[in-house]
Amino acid sequence: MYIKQIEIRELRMRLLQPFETSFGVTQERRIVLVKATAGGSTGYGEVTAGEGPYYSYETCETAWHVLRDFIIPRAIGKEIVRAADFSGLVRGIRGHNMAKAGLETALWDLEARLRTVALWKFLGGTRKRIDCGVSIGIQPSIDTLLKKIDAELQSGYRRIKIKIKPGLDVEVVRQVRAAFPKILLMVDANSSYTLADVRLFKEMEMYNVMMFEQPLSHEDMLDHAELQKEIDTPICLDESIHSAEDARKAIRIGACKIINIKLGRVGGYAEARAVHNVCRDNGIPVWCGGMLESGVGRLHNVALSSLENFSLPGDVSASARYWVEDIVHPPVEVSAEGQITQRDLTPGFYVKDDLIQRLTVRSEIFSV
Ligand code: OSB
Ligand code: MG
Repeated sequence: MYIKQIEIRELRMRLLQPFETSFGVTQERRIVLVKATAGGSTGYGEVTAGEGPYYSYETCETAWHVLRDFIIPRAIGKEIVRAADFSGLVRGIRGHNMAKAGLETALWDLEARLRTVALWKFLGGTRKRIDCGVSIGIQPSIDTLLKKIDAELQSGYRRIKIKIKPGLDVEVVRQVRAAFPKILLMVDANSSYTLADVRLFKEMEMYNVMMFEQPLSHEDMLDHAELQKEIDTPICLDESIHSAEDARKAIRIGACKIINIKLGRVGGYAEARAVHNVCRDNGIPVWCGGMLESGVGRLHNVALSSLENFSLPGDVSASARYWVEDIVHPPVEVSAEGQITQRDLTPGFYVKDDLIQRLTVRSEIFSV
């Protein structure tokens, strides 16, 4: 693929509802899209960085800078035989995985289109339908939370994830379990606890929690291994895993029994597959995490979830849970059974150019 043109574009999109985690509240999303052109075809990727450096150090602004000044100059005008070779081009640029993934995923989309094969098949996926869960942000009251959960279950979702933070944990989990005795329930702490809180996790595990997602520091693995020794409930790492090497080490020391894979966090498909394979080879199930993506990032998550070891429902849910109107057509939809069906190759583009144009606040084009 001779990379002729790359465009980056920032969109403002307002979430239907504010999303609260232990980091804070998000409603106005800044979405950075990457469009890559070669051989008369185009591929799209999304940078999944947040507005502020809370989930990770990356932000939309750092990603724009690193893409414009370091990543794109290494790709533009180059002959990239396979999207899988992209990591070689950016070797030496430390970190900034979300910025890298924005372009890397666009190249995979582009290569699949040039080969006229659906992306999920090109990736080697086998799951034509994927099981979906939802991630529900911290709510103003337990009553609101229970109503939200009820609505999501009515829509068909197969697993409920709630966010916890110090002060809003054991009692919330107790009440959710009392109201919904049988559901698959997991909690995500987004790194907000320490080993001093072991007792809290022991209390929460009495309510049959599927897994505790990232209970401790985003930079830690050792303390997670200590915590995992104290509890039977699997720990699932999110923030701590940036590569297949991280996954190997976490598994080796017993820091987790499940891993959440996010394309942005690990730098794209090549590394996501490598993490998936390390986990598969060690009997560790994985699931696909979400970052409040627009349809572009959402469709990438759907495709990634087709790989065999994505055996747990992910945070991949319908466009309509987030947006009045999504930028892809058709929007991502979830069946009454709580599943999303992979889409086969769409002729031409699948993005709504007019809507994207209207939502754009800035764009930059790089060509040879
Ligand atoms: O920790 O999984 C997380 C959103 C933003 C940042 C981090 C996380 C999340 C979510 C939302 O949980 C998942 C989604 O519905 O996109
Ligand atoms: Mg998480």
